[in-house]
Amino acid sequence: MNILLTGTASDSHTWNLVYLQLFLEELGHRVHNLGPCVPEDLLACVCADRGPDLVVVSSVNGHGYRDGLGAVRALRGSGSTVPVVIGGKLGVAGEADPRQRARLLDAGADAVFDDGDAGRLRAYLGSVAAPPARAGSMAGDARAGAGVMAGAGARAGAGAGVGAGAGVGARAGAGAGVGAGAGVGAGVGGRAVA
Ligand code: B12
Repeated sequence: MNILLTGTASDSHTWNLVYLQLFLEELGHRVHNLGPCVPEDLLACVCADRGPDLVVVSSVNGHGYRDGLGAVRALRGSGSTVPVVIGGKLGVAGEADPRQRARLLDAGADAVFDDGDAGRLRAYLGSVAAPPARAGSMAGDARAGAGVMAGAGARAGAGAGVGAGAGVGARAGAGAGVGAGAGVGAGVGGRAVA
């Protein structure tokens, strides 16, 4: 599947996104990671542009229920019917809030996961019917390393991936990667593809 991964508008944490990107990629999915602090309208805009098979929203700063609701409403308000799931440390109570969870589902979220629910996310992915990932299939995939949206890692078709401020090493399919320098803001690691 082509998965659009995003942090929420107020959430500047990045390692949750790095973790999820690696987790999803290791399951065989193609991930476009928008990074942290993604405004709702930008998310809706990128979603319309790229046409992912699934949107995964991650938040750990405690504002996830509120921000996630805004993100889901923005997506559904834009007419998007793409499956959307959200998870992480969504509130500040340290445990899931069934009422807030219900609000997210009512707004159009397809699943709400708790902290530590990676296993449930994996099971969910197996239940989503979607075409297998195709090379370069997300419209506008930034294979020339340009046109990268807020905080996202860049991809380069020629083997030189650029990572970003979180200090994540780049992975290069062709054996050469560059770990720092050209990333935008607090984006997460990029990778190079041969
Ligand atoms: C590092 C850190 C920071 C760094 C972030 C740096 C960076 N570049 O990411 C800095 C210092 C910037 C920071 C700031 C803040 N932080 Co902070 N931070 C942490 C810390 C110590 C580690 C987070 C981390 O990197 N974890 C590693 C990653 C891999 O794991 P993870 O984030 O836990 O994500 C896992 C799960 O949540 C889950 N998951 C996440 N998303 C999703 C999505 C789905 C679909 C699924 C299935 C699972 C899932 O999977 C991940 C892997 O297991 C945590 C405490 C902790 N020990 O967790 C606090 C913590 C997240 N921060 C917290 C807070 C409150 C803040 C601030 C509000 C503090 C402040 N008053 O300024 C700000 C918020 C800034 C903002 N605008 O968002 C709280 C959140 C409280 C809550 N949710 O109940 C925490 C939990 C600390 C605490 N115990 O109070 N923080």
